[in-house]
Amino acid sequence: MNLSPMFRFPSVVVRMVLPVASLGMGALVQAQMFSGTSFDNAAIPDNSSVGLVSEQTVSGFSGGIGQVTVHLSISAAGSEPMFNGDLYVALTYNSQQTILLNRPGRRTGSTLGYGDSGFDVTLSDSSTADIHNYRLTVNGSHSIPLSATETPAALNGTWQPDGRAVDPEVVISDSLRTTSLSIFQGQDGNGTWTLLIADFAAGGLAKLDSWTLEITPVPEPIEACAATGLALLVGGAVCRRFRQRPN
Ligand SMILES: [Ca+2]
Repeated sequence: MNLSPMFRFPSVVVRMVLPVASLGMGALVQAQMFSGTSFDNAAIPDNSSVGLVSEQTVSGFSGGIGQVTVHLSISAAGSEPMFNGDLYVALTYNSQQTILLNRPGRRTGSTLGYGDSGFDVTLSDSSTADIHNYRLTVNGSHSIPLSATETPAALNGTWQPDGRAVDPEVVISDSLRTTSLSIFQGQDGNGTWTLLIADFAAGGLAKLDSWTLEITPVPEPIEACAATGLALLVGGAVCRRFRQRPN
């Protein structure tokens, strides 16, 4: 069986890379991700900019922040539905703040916003759908509620944070979106994370049920090395198959 020189080189590289790839796999196993949930079940003051404050403390996180995701659950307090367009939610860490909700549905011609009742959503920069205009995504129209019945429904799914860092009394869908969860990238991650939830219009009482903070670390360089090593391993295996073919 003759071996072509162009297929000899990868097998040598594979022998060199294998120990490095093994080290990289160890680093992958050790990567830390923080996930913590605060179960508040606390009423959000109605028609008050003071709002409700909920905190989570992160400790023992290493590697620096790569990505932050927030799961948020808010529902009606009592038997009457809440009013989604009343709500403003901001997440603050290390003196930096991003806006998760800013009175969804509030726009030119409608200062009330959407009248659906509740949120059980995940907020992530990886989503392409702006939560401020969620009815456009779900139903194709600002005026069509989530529920087809007279009982308002809650919003579910994964959404892009609102990002409009403007006064909730004047925000509209056309307001500039200037913040996102990426503002926390590269920071330490440990310490206090603060969620502020405020209700800016009278009626439709709401409560914070829970919120979950997920922090994924920045991939370490050795992980990238492992990925490269694994790719070369696969490449080497392919090359060996070529080498074994009889002429
Ligand atoms: Ca209200």
